[in-house]
Amino acid sequence: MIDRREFLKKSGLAAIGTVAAFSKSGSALLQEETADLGKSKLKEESIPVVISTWKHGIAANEASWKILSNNGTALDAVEQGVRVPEADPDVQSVGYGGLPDRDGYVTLDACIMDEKGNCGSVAYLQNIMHPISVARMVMEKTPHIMLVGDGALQFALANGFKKENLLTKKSKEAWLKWKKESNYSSHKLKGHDTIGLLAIDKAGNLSGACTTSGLAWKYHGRVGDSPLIGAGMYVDNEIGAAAATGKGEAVIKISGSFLVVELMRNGKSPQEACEIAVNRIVKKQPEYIDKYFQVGFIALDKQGRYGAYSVKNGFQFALYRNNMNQLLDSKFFIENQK
Ligand code: SD4
Repeated sequence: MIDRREFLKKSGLAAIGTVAAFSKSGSALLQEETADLGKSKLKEESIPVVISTWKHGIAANEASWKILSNNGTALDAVEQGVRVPEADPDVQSVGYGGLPDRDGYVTLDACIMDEKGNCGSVAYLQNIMHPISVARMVMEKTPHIMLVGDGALQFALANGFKKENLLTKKSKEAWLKWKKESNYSSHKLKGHDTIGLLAIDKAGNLSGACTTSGLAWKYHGRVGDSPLIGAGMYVDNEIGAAAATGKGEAVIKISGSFLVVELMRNGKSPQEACEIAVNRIVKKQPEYIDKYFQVGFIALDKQGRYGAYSVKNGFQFALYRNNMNQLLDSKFFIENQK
């Protein structure tokens, strides 16, 4: 594994080497990049909009768009959207087929939030294919926001969800291979393809959803940012919405999605807000910056303007608006070494 010094050298930051210098380079980038993406004034027909993380966002957006284009609500759209990768065994970072923790268990985290500020969440949930729908049920049928583990499972089963084996042959084989090669204590964090999906409907209301099997080979019982309202996802219908992907520990430390929304409240464009949040992580958590590290944010504001930004290159997001669904490369803070 490449250590941080090596990473800095290879990425051209060796001479800088300090946290302060990271932030300086960040603000230079910030100035450059805020000129275009997310700043342009959008026309009325830009609403509805769906934005989601990674390549599997394309199929998720399709499902969301069907609902939005039929005058459906953003809440229904975000739930139905993320159910697509949850059920897809080839998406090894969400729901069915997700890579397990280091003990071989697939444990799921998810949250959902609507335009009224209602929210629901499940964490460390096992054997349920659609944690996002359980999260929505927690929001709508209980006086609570979050259920975890066995309690979340009992709640799901009592409400008509079926218990299923989510560990596919492919994911089990990957886990067995990892177990053979990996030293249990030097556990490289892998898999940062959570789906976060944000939508604004024709009525101008925002909602968001986030769902994941979390980092592969994580400690059994570990919960990331994705089910935490304000970390993995946040919606404020007056302002905008945001979602995060990547190393959850880094996102939790800055209350990432809440931060992005608050930056928009303070006048930043969605693009600027994502960039500032990424800069905050790079500046405050340099100990995390290694070859495997990634965090990305997406944001959508009340006008349908969007933003996306990541720590490293390689982050993609799917954007559906003006009847077009596109996979786009996010701008990023720093190029990973080859
Ligand atoms: C987590 N944020 O559990 C998630 C990991 C992930 O895209 O896959 N993010 O930390």
